[in-house]
Amino acid sequence: TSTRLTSKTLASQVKSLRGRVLDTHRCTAVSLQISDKNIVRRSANYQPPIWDYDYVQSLNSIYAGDVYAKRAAKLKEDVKIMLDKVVDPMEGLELIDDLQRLGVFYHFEGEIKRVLESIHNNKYSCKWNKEDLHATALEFRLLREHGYRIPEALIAEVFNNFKDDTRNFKACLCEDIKGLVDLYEAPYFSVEGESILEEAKDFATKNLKHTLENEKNIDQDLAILVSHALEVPLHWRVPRLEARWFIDVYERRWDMNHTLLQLAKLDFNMVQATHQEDLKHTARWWRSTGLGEKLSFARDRLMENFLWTVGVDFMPQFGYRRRMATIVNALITTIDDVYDVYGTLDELRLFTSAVERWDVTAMEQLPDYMMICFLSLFNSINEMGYDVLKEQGVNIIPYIQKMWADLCKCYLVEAKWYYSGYTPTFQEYMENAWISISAPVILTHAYFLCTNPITKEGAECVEKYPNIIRWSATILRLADDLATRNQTRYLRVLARVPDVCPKRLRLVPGGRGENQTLDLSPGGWGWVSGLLSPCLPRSGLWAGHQADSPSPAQLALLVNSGIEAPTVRGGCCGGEVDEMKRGEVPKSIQCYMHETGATENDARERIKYLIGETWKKINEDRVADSPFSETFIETAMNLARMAQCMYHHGDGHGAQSRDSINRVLSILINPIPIMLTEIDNCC
Ligand code: LA6
Ligand code: MN
Ligand code: MN
Ligand code: MN
Ligand code: MN
Repeated sequence: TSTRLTSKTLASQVKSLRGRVLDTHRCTAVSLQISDKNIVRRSANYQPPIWDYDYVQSLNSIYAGDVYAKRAAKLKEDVKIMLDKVVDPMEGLELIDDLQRLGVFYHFEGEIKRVLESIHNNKYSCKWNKEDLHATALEFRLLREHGYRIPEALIAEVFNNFKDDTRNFKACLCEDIKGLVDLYEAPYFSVEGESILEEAKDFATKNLKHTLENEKNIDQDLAILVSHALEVPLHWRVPRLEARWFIDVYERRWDMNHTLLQLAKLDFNMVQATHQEDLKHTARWWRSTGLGEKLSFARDRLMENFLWTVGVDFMPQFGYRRRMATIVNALITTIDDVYDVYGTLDELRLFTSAVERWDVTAMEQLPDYMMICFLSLFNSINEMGYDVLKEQGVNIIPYIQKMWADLCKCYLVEAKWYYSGYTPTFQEYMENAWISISAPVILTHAYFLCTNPITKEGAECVEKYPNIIRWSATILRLADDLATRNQTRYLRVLARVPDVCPKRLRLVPGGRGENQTLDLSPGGWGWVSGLLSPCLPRSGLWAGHQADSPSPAQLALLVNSGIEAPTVRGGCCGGEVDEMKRGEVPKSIQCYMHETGATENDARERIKYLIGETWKKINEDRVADSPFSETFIETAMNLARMAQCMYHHGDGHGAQSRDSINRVLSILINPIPIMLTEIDNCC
């Protein structure tokens, strides 16, 4: 076979390389399959799912029982009484903050609004303008979060109180670590141009970091809170995931309230029990589609696809929404791999036009693997449309179909870039990429699933890519690119050269156009270093897409066919060498580097900065006039938050990393341990 090594020396070399490079789950090796039709297909060699179907179906939580529901109802009553009795604004603010972080706020929306309203109405007279940093910053954050408009002059006045004569924040504030944490969290709710908040953020960040690094006697629990905050601010955190984390922290707090803690734990477990039912339901759907087996080149990630939906809409009453959203996510993940990994350009054109036509007869020209994929999409989406038609008498199919067609068109643009070896400018890339990340499809479905009644104005607005969708999508794209970028720039690969291939290829070290040639011996092995350039002549090998010359990544794949992409550090160009992953178009980082000449580090910093700027736009648009409900806006923000979490330490969507496994276990599988005495009978 083509994967057999031709010499013993090479075999042992490859073995030692594998040990060094292929030890991580991150490594998605690349290989080529040459089918009987002489079409070169890529494979990303994704790992099979680790969450077994039977295991998922066996999930069964005791917290689905009535005893727990009764106990929780009693606890909720107790908390409502606490909220009704609030007189001191500080007490109210802290209670609200805890309820939010514990993930039980959604039971008390009316009460929380009432408390904040009274605080807002009194704010000119009482706590503000005094020198309590914690109180001031917390009040600002919660009022902003709940949509209160706070005049610029007032913000300046309030925060200027904490500055000294030199117009810097007072040095003595550094003693107040709890206050500094609040001063750090508040500015994440700012909009563009609020410079005093920007200053506050810098000041707080700098001093919190300094404290963590230098303060030896800092209280352990406080240190945990500080580093958690510095890692990701509260406003960017997914409420459901934050709840799981915060419940453990809250339990250790000296001033914790037993009622709140009990409710939080019990509610978490009860909600998890409903999530498990949603998961089992969608797992049965996924299995019934057969896509996992039939499209074995694609990511089979039902569990991860489901986890996204829990991050986006965790409340128990939204089961239908989660089930539908998981279907959407699974279809997206599969179709993305059709475009990025497996399909030839001609096939992708056909698939794109079939989705545009939205017509079963369009399916006939598709190859088998696409036919099953198309029909699954077509049926699932039409069925959702049917549900809405039945419930509301509104036909949403034209709207959602258009979103899928737009997505496929953007996928196709990327495929064309890839096959032609084209690197767009950053802006050109982003114009396409915030749609190709699929957030507009996800959010349009979410919109129709959370809106009743659906109006024509609302539907037309959502179809025109409103800002709130755009910003959420932008963050999803940038976070994804930071974690899943491909690195074909500096390569040194030991490659099996196909039997049929040109004898000479041109290489471009560092991508700066400095040409080198590389002699290949067809059928043999060789080291290939540098960035491969698109110069392969049209040949029989490329029968699948004769009209296009292959891209750098494709060429790298070509010479690398047959073995599991062994790569080594320290290639000939002196640049950073990394694994060669799926061959893909350059992503935001590469486009930015290519356009500006920036280093990869600078480019990554730039992308992180842009994520922060995009959040400011969200902050502005979430309270602007729009036909969108608070629920929908929350969904859009949670999608962005979920992206920042899933891609925080690498590719948490596709790679089944340890982080991602732990996330699934703690959010979806394991209930929070509750001692029996904690569930004393309430009756
Ligand atoms: C990420 O994969 C992926 F599949 C997504 C569609 C992102 C979010 C997914 C959900 C919620 P990849 P690409 C289903 O990094 O090709 O391959 O756009 O996406 O960079
Ligand atoms: Mn982390
Ligand atoms: Mn992809
Ligand atoms: Mn893609
Ligand atoms: Mn990606």
